Parts: sequence; structure tokens; C-alpha cells
Amino acid sequence: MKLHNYFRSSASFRVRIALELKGLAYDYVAVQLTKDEHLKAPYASLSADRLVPLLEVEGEKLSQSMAIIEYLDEMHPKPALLPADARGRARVRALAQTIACEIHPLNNLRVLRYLARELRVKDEEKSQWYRHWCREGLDAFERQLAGLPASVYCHGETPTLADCCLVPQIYNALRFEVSIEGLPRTMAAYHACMALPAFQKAQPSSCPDSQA
Ligand SMILES: N[C@@H](CCC(=O)N[C@@H](CS)C(=O)NCC(=O)O)C(=O)O
Repeated sequence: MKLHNYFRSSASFRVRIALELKGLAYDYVAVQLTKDEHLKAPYASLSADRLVPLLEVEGEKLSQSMAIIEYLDEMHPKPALLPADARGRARVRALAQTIACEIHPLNNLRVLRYLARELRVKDEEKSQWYRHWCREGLDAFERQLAGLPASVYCHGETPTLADCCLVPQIYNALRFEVSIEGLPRTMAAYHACMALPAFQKAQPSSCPDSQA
């Protein structure tokens, strides 16, 4: 398997976590987003959406982090990243999508670049945009967790798809100085995950293309 990704990409980070949790070996192919490598050959001809991550597996090119993680979970069921029951799966997917579908698209590189380059939004206003949508999404995440039974991770006693999404989002929140005050369940799950070797190995600073 070949994972085309970028160390700081949170969508890539989600997939790296899933691969590490499942103990799956992969070739790391760096795509430098800051150098627009995702928009140029050879990556642009490989990736239909010109986004990372992209997983090459047995001649197939899989895109979209959530689809990739669910594929890995189906092909390599242990340890499971989704609960065995339908209701549990719906809860975990709702948590994961709160991050992947509500927060991330508003704060993605091309959106921030459009704000800055086309709309001429100042740096401070761009940061304010980032912090606003990130914090609003994390508040929604915390309210969802508050409605669930107490657990070590986001849902239950083992990491799930929700944790694969949460950890990269908190990593970005810390990087962009988003307040993480008043998010007790969210931060407890984050710290529980970060104590695990799989999350440590997947984090940006452990990546071959990591820039200090
Ligand atoms: N929904 C996609 C999002 C993929 C995505 O937006 N990746 C970002 C990096 S985290 C990217 O490639 N951005 C390039 C850009 O915005 O130009 C997924 O979950 O894989």
C-alpha cells in the first residue's frame, strides 16, 4: 500500500492513525501542499480531487479519508474502528463527521487561500475565521460526547473512527491557537489517544516529511 499524504494534513493524519492502529505497513509518499504538488503532475493525474490523502492499494486509488478508513476497517477488521452495533456506528460516524464534514471543509487550505488571495482578507481575520469554525465545531463535538456514556475514548474503551478524526483536529486547533477551554470530554479522549503508540507514530512530527 502507498499513502500519498502530507505530514500536516489532518485528513492524511486520520488515515495514518487508522493504518497504525491496525498495524498495517505502507509506503509513505509525501505530497508537499505548500509547494502545490497536489495541483501538479505527477500527483494531479493520480488524484481526481487533487487533495490528500490518497491510498494506492492493489492498483486501485482510494480517496477521501473517511472512505479509506472504512475500507481498511472492512478489509482488516481487527481492531475494529466502528462499533459492532448499528446505533454505536451511527454515533461514531456522527462524531467523525462533525469534524470531517462540519469543521474541516471550512478551514481547508484552499478555503483559507481563497479568503486571503481572492477576497483579500487580512491574516488576523483569516485566523479569526479559522478559530471561529473550529471552536464552534468542537463545542458541537463536546455536546455530543456529553450525551454519551462515560468512556476512555470518544466512544467506548477502544479508539474508533471518531478518535481518528478528533486527534488531528485538536492538533490543528493547538497549532492555530484555538481555545480548548471547557472541552473536558473531548480533551480527555484526545489525551487518552495520544498516550497510545499508534497515535504517536502517526503524528506530524513523526513523519518523514516533517519540517521542524
Ligand atoms: N474530505 C477530504 C478532505 C481532503 C482534504 O481537503 N485534504 C487537504 C489537506 S487536509 C488538502 O489536500 N488540501 C489541499 C487544498 O486545500 O488545496 C478527506 O477527508 O480526505
